Amino acid sequence: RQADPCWLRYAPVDHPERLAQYRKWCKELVTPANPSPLLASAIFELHQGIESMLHMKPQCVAVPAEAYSLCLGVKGQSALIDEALAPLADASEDSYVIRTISQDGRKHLLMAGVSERGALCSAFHLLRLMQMGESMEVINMQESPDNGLRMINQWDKLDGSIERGYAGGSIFYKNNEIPSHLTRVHEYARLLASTGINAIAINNVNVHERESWLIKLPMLSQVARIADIFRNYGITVFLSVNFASPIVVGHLPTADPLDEDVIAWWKQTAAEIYEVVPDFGGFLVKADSESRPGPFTYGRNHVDGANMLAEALKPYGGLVIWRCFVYNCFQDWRDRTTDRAKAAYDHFKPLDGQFEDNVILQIKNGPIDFQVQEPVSPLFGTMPATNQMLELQITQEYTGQARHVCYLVPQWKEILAFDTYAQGEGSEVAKIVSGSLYGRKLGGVAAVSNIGDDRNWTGHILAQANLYGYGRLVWNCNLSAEQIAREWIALTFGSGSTQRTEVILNLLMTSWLTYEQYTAPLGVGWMVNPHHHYGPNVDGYEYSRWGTYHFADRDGIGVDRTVKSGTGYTAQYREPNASRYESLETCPDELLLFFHHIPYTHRQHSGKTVIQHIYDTRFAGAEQAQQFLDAWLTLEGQMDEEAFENGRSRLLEQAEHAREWRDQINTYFYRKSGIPDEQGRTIY
Ligand code: BDP
Repeated sequence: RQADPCWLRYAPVDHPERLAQYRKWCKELVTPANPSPLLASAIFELHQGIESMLHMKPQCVAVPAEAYSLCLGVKGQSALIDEALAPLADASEDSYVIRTISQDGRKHLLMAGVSERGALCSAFHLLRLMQMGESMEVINMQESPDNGLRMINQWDKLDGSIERGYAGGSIFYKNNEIPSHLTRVHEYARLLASTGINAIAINNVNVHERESWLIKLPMLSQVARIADIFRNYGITVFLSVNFASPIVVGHLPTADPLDEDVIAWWKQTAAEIYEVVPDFGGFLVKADSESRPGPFTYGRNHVDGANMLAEALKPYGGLVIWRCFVYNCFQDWRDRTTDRAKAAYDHFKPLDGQFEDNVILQIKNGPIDFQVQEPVSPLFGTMPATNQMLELQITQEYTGQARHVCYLVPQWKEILAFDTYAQGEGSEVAKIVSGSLYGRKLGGVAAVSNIGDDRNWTGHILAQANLYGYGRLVWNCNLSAEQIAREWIALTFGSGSTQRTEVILNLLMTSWLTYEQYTAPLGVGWMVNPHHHYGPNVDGYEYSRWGTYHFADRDGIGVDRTVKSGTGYTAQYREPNASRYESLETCPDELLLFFHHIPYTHRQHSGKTVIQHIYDTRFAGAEQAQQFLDAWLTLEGQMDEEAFENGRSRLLEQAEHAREWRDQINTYFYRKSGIPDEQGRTIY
């Protein structure tokens, strides 16, 4: 069975006027005579989309003959195109224009990219406008991406499994090989390119022995097959590498980044890679983190490690993306002086200015690990002389694992809009990672993918909105979460029924808050089952080594991260953020327990005590989850049966599971505190 086309389903246009208008414009497609493979993809997409939506085939021509025509091109191709692109002279290569123009008595709808990738993006954009039912009569738009790197990280393993994957097995690997048929990879490239993604790391950041061989022949020639597919869609392939590769693969006695043989080995390896994949993107590295090898073993630091790899890749234009997810995973709840939240900043801030130009530090959005609520990592904006990029998680490791609906775009919007005050007011994370705040050329956003070989890609049909939304948002950080959700709904289910749109929109837009309400409260996080991280377990991590504690006792709960009496983490922020988090008076409610250890009877800004807030929100969240299911059931017959049934069964599970969360959390805190619910509801 064919994979779900997701937002590229191109449903037939049924509005008679629009259909007539679109058909008028789409009779003819003017393209260069011998298109490159990348432009050929754009032409293919236009053909396929138009045929499916309008039941007609546009004629491909080099010179227009009709009164109306579509025209696809790239800078330097004709005077007409160059003139249209003139306003984008200083813009990114991926920029494009879509414009209707008149020339010699004919009308053209021009899709023109500064680069071929820009042209491909413009083609997908036009198709999107048509799917949304927009008029084609007068268009005048120009688009430039907000971020240079718009990247996806696959956590796929060679055995075909996916770390933190909740939608089936890998589409890249099976039985320790790259399969001979890569149809799904091709379909995936189309989906990603249509949202503006331009880079992908195709293997898990935890690189074990088998995966270490991806950088060498013969595995490398298989990687090249994947790179060929993505290249045709403007997406550059990266590999995650094992820092100990010189030992594991190269049989050297050491992986010391300052060792001559190690340096030579990586240079030789880079040369071999570029021989086979000439536009290879570079290496993604998880080093000295969660027991992965790194420069620390040899008494070296991250600069030594990253720069050595950067030197090897530099002659070919390759990048080193070095992750900052570095912390001591052998901490102890009895030792309250260390704080995992402080680790990334403590490790990396002192190294500012020492990394090579082709190194980018990839920083997780929060200081700990993709919880439903976390403050933004204080490392953003504190290293003005270093390239930084943001790492998000599309896969819902801690937010319901594709069994609960949790539309994450609102969370990502908050992260990007967070003001670090690095250069005074207006120094948002979005400007730091795009590079614009410090005038840095390299930067962007990466996110851990949520796809697998399930027919619908993401397990939960509504989780497709997160993959789509991620691409759209990192292209244009100003799009609102609602705009993106509306687009996704229209492209996926059609724009016909307002009732359907409103039901799904409401569900998506309230889902993050709802998930937060019935799970761990007020930014404390981590009340999940260890290892797989699904389902409630209040003390699951409380007495283990991972540094993820809530410190709940009979009197109160929360982690004191203040300077005054706690770990001192708040000092890693600039003012006014530092003081805002330090003081109980100004700390935002949703992060209260992340920053403060407080009695259950403490009153929040809302006027409620912490304990009452815990009870009320658990009840409200579980109630809301039930309403999600009830609302979905009204959509029966308004979408294909498979999609409906997928949503129905998952929302049913969510509603049941939300009650379990509610009961476990409420019971736990009732027993700890001995304080009854003001409203007298049943708590066991
Ligand atoms: C955590 C995951 C773990 C990853 C790690 C990472 O639980 O599977 O390997 O992050 O980002 O969220 O390296």
